[in-house]
Amino acid sequence: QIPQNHKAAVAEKEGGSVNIVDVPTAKPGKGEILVQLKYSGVCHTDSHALIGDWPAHASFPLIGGHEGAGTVVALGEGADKYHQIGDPVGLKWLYSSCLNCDFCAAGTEPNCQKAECHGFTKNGTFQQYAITDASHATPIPKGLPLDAAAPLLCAGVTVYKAIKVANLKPGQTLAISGAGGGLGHLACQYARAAGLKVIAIDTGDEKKKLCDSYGVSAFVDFAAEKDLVAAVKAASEDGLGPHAAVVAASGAKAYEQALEYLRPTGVLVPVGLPPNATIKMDVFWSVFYSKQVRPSYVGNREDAKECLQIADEGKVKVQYKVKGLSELPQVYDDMHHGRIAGRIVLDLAR
Ligand code: 8ID
Ligand code: ZN
Repeated sequence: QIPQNHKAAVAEKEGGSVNIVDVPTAKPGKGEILVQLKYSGVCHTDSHALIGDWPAHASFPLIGGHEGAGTVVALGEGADKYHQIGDPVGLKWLYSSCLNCDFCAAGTEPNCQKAECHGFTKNGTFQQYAITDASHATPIPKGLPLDAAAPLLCAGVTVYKAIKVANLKPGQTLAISGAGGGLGHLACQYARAAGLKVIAIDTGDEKKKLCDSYGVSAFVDFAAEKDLVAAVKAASEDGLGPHAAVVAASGAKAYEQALEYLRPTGVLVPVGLPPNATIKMDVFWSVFYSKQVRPSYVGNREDAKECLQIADEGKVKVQYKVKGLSELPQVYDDMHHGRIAGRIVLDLAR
């Protein structure tokens, strides 16, 4: 039975607070589905969107969230091409894309000029029922519990893709900055599953313990280590530095450091989005050392399926704590202070 109204976390304005209120449950239009959401992960992006600290701004009033997992409960016209009622599906950052431009055709659909995003330009997953475009909803393997699947829909797919973009060979070394966070702890695992050696960078005992449990070669504490660049280089096999770095930290300093500790020909994959951060490269040294910068923006529909598949095979496990939807403001506060190892998943029923 689909209710007339359901609970949602609504932010009236940028920089404002979120309130749990009843909102009307809509009917899916052409090409859309209605999903009864059970769980949503909380990504640092949701916090950036609410605070409004990026050069791009979300639409308000806004229901945030883009790591949703639930079941299809209604199909709009033509949506049965993609899903059936009762299918477990995930809602990721992309709500839709045009499916017809050069970017969509090339599998770089996040760069589609008409892309719409959950929890940014469209209402997202901090609610019990959500409308989404059928084409971008990701099938969730039946063996994967919905709470454990939710964080894979942004954090998982994003780092899985970023590691592809780094394009390393098994046995090579990847530095992961922000390694104990939502994206980072999954990056450690996808990298290990791909046969890479990992140098994990983050801070505190809890995050160190988490990273160590994934078999990383070294954990470098960015807050305690006086010379982080030297420590990361020293942790690489030949002392010259890692072959690539996925920076999933939401702080700017991590970028400057990564360009320094990478070995010559090393690849920096920017993923984390600290506000007001620039990547500066001296032209002479950029040529002399031939380091590359290859930013990575979420992943495409295929990446999302692959990343869930790998988790379904048991090679990657989300580290998460479940909290109620009403605890979202506290989750943002903990996130802001770097107190979350792994992810927080919201139970949308409470
Ligand atoms: O498509 C994308 N590129 C994409 C997708 C999803 C998220 C980008 N993001 C962005 C988010 O907007 C955010 O800016 O990635 C960043 C990380 O998101 P998250 O993993 O959801 O955030 P978190 O759980 O708070 O983890 C961040 C970690 O970074 C560490 C913190 O200790 C925390 O564990 N960190 C910080 I802040 N500064 C660091 C530093 N200098 C650092 N780790 C190493 N060095
Ligand atoms: Zn996200």
